Amino acid sequence: MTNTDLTTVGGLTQALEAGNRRALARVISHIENNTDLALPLLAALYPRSGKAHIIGVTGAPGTGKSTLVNQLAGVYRQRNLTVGVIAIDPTSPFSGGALLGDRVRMRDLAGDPGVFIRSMATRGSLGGLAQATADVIMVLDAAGFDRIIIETVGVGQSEVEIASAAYTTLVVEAPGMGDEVQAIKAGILEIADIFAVNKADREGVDRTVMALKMMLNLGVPEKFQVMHHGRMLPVNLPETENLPQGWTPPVLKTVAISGEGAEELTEAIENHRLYLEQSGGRILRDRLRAATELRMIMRDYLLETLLARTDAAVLEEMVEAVARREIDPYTAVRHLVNEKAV
Ligand SMILES: Nc1nc2c(ncn2[C@@H]2O[C@H](COP(=O)(O)OP(=O)(O)O)[C@@H](O)[C@H]2O)c(=O)[nH]1
Ligand SMILES: [Mg+2]
Repeated sequence: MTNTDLTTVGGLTQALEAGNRRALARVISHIENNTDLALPLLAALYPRSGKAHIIGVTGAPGTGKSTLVNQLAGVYRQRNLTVGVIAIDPTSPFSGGALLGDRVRMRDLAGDPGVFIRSMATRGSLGGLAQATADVIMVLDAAGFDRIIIETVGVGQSEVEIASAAYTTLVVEAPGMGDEVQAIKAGILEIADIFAVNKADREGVDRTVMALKMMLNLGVPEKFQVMHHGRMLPVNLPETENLPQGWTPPVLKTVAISGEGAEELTEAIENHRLYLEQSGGRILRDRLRAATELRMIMRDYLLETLLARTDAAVLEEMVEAVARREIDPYTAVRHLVNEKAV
C-alpha cells in the first residue's frame, strides 16, 4: 500500500482507480467547484471512462423513482455489480442524507462500499447542470462503477439533456397521477426505452399500463422512431437515420416499496444494454454524445474567451449602442469578435 497524495492530479487519479472513496468525493468537489484541478482531472480521467452502463430514471415527482432506484441498486449488488447513483431530483430522499422510502434497503446501501450516492445541486459548474452531471458520470465511470443511475424529475429541457447522457432511459409512471394520456404525451415516448408503472399495489395500475401500451402500439410516428434512440439530440447527424429500430419499450409493473418487479426491471435494463451493444447503438450514441458535448463546450469556451479579452468599457459601450438602436446586436458581436482579433 502506497500512501497516496490526495492533493495532486496523479495521486487523486491513482487513488480513485484503486477504489478510494475519499478520493472520489474530492474529485467530484473539484469539478463541482471548478477549481484549478478540475480540468486536469477531467483530462486524466476521460480516457479511463467508457465502460459503465448509464441508466437515466425520469418521471413526475412522487412516482417512486428514488425508491425504485434503491431497489435497482439492490438487485445489481446481489449480482455483484457496483452502482453509482446521481440524484438530481431536489426532493429526492438521497439529498441531505434524509432516508425516506425503503429504510431497510437504504441502510443496506448506505453501508455498502459498492454503492456511491451523490446528489447534484441544481446549479451547475463549468457548463450548467447538464454538463456538471455529464462530468460526474464520467468520473464515476472512470472510478470503475459498473452501473450508473441518474434520477431526474419530469421531462423539462434540462432533464432531457441529462437523459441524453444515458444509454437506457427508464420512465416511471404511477397510477392515479392525473390524466394518463396527458402525462404520456409530454415527450416521453421519444426518450423512453423502458416504462415502469410503479405503485402497482394501487388501484388503476392496469389502466395506466393499457394506456401506455396503446400509445406505443398506436404507432409512434415515424420521426419519433428515428428520434427514439437518437434521444432528441440537438444535432442532426446523418447517422441518425441508421439508428437501430428493433427495440420496443417494455411496460413493466413494479412496487418499489416491496421490491416486487425489481428483478424483472433490472432484466429489462440489461436486455436493453445487450441490445445496444449488439446493434451498434451504443457506439452510435457515444458518437452523437461526443458531438453534442463538443458543441456545448465550444460554445461556453468561446464565450468565456471572448469575454475575457473584451475590454469591459468597450462591451459596455456596445451594450449602450445596441440599446439606443444605433447598431444591431449581430453586427455588434462581429465587431467585438474582430476588434481584438489578431
Ligand atoms: N404504495 C406505494 N408507494 C410507493 C411505491 N413506491 C414509492 N412509494 C412511496 O411514494 C412516495 C414517493 O416516493 P419517492 O421514491 O420519493 O418518489 P420520487 O419523487 O419519484 O423519487 C414515498 O412515500 C414512497 O414510499 C409503491 O410501489 N407503492
Ligand atoms: Mg426522488
